[in-house]
Amino acid sequence: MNHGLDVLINRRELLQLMAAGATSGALPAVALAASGPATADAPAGAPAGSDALGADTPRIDGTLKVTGRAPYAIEHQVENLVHGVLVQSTIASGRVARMEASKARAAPGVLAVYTPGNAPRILPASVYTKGGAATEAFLPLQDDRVLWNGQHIAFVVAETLEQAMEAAHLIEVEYETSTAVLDAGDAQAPVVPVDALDVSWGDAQAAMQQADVKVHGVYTTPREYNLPIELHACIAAWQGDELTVWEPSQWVGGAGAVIAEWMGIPVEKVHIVSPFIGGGFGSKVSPHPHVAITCAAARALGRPVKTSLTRQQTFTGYGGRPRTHQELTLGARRDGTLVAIHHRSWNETAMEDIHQEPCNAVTPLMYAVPNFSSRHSLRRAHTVNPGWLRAPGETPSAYALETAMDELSYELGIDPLELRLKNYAEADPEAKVPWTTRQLKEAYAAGAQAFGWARRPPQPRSMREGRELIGWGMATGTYPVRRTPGQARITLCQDGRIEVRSAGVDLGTGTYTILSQTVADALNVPTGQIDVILGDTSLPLAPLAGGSQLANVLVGAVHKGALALRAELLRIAATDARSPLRHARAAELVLADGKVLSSRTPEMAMAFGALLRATRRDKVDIDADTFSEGAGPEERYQANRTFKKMVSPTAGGVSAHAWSAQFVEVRVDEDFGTVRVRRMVGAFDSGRVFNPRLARSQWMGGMIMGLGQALLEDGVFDPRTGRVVSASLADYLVAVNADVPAITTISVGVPDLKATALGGKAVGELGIVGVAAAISNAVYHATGKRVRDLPITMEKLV
Ligand code: MCN
Ligand code: MOS
Repeated sequence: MNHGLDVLINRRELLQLMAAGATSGALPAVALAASGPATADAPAGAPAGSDALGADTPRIDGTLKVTGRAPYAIEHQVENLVHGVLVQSTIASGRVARMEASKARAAPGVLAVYTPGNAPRILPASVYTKGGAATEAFLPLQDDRVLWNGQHIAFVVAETLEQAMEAAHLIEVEYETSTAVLDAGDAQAPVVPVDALDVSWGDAQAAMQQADVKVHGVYTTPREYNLPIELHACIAAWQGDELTVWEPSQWVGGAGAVIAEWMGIPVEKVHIVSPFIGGGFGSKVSPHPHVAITCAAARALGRPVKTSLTRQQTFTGYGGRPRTHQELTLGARRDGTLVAIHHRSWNETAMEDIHQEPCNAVTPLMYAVPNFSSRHSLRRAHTVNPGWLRAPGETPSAYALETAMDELSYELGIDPLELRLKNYAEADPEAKVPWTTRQLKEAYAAGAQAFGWARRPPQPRSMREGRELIGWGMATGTYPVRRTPGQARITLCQDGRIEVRSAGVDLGTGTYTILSQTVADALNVPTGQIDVILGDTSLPLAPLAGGSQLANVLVGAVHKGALALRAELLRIAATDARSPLRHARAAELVLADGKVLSSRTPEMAMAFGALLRATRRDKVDIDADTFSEGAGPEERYQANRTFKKMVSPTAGGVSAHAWSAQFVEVRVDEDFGTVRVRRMVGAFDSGRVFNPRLARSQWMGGMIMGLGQALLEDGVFDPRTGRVVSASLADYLVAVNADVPAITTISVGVPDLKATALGGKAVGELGIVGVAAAISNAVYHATGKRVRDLPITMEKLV
């Protein structure tokens, strides 16, 4: 056995070495200077070879995932289960005039056909902007109105999935159509100003008049979709007046609150189970309308109901990132100093629901500029309400700003990186407070060096290889450090195992792994001795795995708990009358390799479990949290169920953000206009990194999503009907392995103890921000063509 494992590891190492060699061999001649670490640097402090916090270790849930023992929500086995299938509208605006469901009701195995005429009642839930936890106010089948093409209008429940699908096809619908606003850019689209998002200082208009040089651009991004591998699908089961929902969720507490409101029952009666999730990227922050009708039908029928949206239905069953439109003007002096930024933007939202994609999330933050004005508004269209998608706001914002900065660099004849350094913000320009840490200069330097930026010829179209034009581009990214308090419980059991419990989830990010590393670190035990239990409302409360906050919140709570457990173990060893170590002096006792021992008599080392048995204890439980001293039940409830307790990045007179610099090489086929990204280098300041392998995987994942956003992703709708045309993975293109080049990630962060308990900053959302601009800038450098409408497809280049 052992022998086999050795061989495996050696083979893998060998393959990695070969892969590394092959990559550098394939690097283009123009890029010889490109080098740098292939993986993120391990931060100082991680003991070599250990699996403690900071160590580069694989995911502890990895084996479960690859052996099929990490089931999705709807793979859960439930007795007596029936199946729900949704029917969606085929018009964008109007009402359901008549629905002929008698054939469907008579079809074999059918238990119920719910229409706007007979659907069980669903009560409104408070949406998050007002402090609740839902992302949309729409309630399915509660009236006959149709507000977008692809809206849920009927729900069929049958004994088998096939019977439900068959019956769903037998439903005939007649509509009364009314005029739809399909294009949010149209003059008749209702406009919703969002005054709270206005940012201004100085006098941007006046200063712009005086500027030596101005660049002005209109930048647009299309609808983009989250497309997690695991579809949005749930099982709802009632036991009397209590409800259990197996629902893939980024936030079980929030999901429980929404579902309780929908069903009109106390929140304590709802149990959400979500231990493993097949990705969400923002779309699983809140349960969507199909969950409401599933829970309501399960109650009406007295049977557990399972519902899965089809892939096609996910395009209109909930929303992705909305279309955005930005007009941005930069004014500068000849020497490159910015004098004014003027920014107007809007995003598409639904007719009766609000989603904000604040396109000015990054604009006021990045550069030292004395005059600034930005205003963001929403424009309504007949569409499903858009939603969150990785770095909502920051992604389009950085795309426009960082493209405009590139345009300015050419206008001035200054290197794009130099221009950014020239306008470097030493403090938060909007809040006018110091950064907690800003290792952005370090990111520029490390990224530029690894990429070989110094060797970039300034002129567009100055590098080519055969038919391919080569371009180099760069851009900056940032993501705020958000914080909502959370809790964890640590239990030492008699058999020596340590259990960590929290309601927080692991989206595929690595929460399980970093929490076990946190305990391993504080207690000096191998991670193999630790079990982490996550994603269930019966566990200690936690905020959403969203806004890139969960890792820092939970690591903080678990670390506190582990230190308390350590103190408790030492106390028991030194003071319990039955402890074999009671004669040792407390100061001499240490924890090593899962044992308590006295440095003077190491031969008397006692395993943690043995100490509990000797002192007749079943277990030791420790509760810990990141709440401030004396936080009451109301505060804890709000943190668990609403957004009210999320601490702003500028709380406490400092400004906490993560930063990045992205460098990209593209090859553009001059005849066909096809763009291939050939290499990407991302340098990141995420503060202290808890696990370099997982952080690299997160940053890379973000960079790959950014590549898709820049070149492929395009949510197209039919301008005549509002039908989403690209509603499949064949029509809505995302980056796949063949699109993904060599990616280098570099960590330049330092522990930021003003930002979070253990000094980490945001990781999960940071990787995507700035990537689309870097690619777009590289395409300009290659071709001399500026494309300001994503994605950059071939027809825009030829
Ligand atoms: N990490 C670290 N050091 C830190 C902080 C984080 O090593 N200082 C690593 C950890 O492995 C941690 C991960 O990065 O588990 C993400 O941490 P964090 O940035 O706190 O993000 P959250 O845990 O809050 O996860 C949510 C975040 C968001 S908001 C989106 S959107 C997104 C993302 O994570 N969706 C994802 N990454 C995703 N990754 C996967 N596989 N699937 C998704 O749906
Ligand atoms: Mo991330 S879009 O905040 O879930």
